[in-house]
Amino acid sequence: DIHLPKQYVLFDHDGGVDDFLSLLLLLHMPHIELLGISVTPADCYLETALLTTHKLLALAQRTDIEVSGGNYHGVNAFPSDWRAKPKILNALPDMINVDTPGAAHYDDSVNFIRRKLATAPGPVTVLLTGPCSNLVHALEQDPTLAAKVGEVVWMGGAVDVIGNVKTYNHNGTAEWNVFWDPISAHKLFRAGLPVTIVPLDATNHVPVSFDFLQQLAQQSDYFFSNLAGQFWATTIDTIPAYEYTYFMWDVLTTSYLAIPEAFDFEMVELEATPMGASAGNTHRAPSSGQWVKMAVNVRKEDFYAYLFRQLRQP
Ligand code: AGV
Ligand code: CA
Repeated sequence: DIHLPKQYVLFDHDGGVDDFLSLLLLLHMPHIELLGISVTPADCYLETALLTTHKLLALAQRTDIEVSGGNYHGVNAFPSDWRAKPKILNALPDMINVDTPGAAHYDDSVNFIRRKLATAPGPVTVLLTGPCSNLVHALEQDPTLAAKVGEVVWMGGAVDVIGNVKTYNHNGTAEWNVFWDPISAHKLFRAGLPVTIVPLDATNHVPVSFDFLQQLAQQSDYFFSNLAGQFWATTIDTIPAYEYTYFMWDVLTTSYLAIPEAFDFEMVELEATPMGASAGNTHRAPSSGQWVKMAVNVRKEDFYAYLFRQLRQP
């Protein structure tokens, strides 16, 4: 990834544990210039997620990167216990005393994204590891900004596999990031932007396993390996485990920016169901013209090797 061309990135995450692991990776990618971070209050509570974001920027000595918080709340809220869970990150021994003096955030992610796209010195990769609402709303307000988007990279969808939403009045075909705001997802695929998705079809191959964590712990002398190991350990207690395994959803998606050659892709015409019992279902829509680049597989050995390498950086 040393030889990759410089890439401007705008990162919108939604405060889950793997969203923050994604931020750790991103901050250590030499070819990435991170233009800003926006937080969607989806799989998190906003204040907690903003604090974790600022703490990680302080630890990586990157407090120059601007942060913003989103005000839009999707139509299908995440379960409260999932949203509350990542607060534990701020209590970890390596996090609890990290000061964030002067940390501030812009109180509107839509304006923030508009400003960041408008002032970007070149094409921007917009990395989304939560719902796509902020980006879609920004482009709706100012459609000319679409010209500044080089690629949208989104952890979202479940195309040829079942979804991970299990709730009332729903048939289980949707992935959560799409389900939270299915209307915006519907619009995103219609917008004619170059969109790459990393759906459950790809992420199902990479659960967070004990094997992986044991191997990572062997390089705990590296600060960020140790920190990442602690973050991942907080995801292991999901009960019942047979129903909710934690996957490397966002981590895999973020790694695409550095090791695209480790993935297999398929070009598909896709639509997201905007409402109803299958709201958020990302399904094939032949002849819609809504082409999306979809990750279908990853070479696991290359992916894990990349993670170990990346987390050995100072
Ligand atoms: O559907 C995957 C998305 C990813 O962006 N999120 C978690 C990742 O950050 C929602 C989600 C699905 N299952 C979950 C989730 C679980 N068991 N706990 C927390 N979040
Ligand atoms: Ca997420």
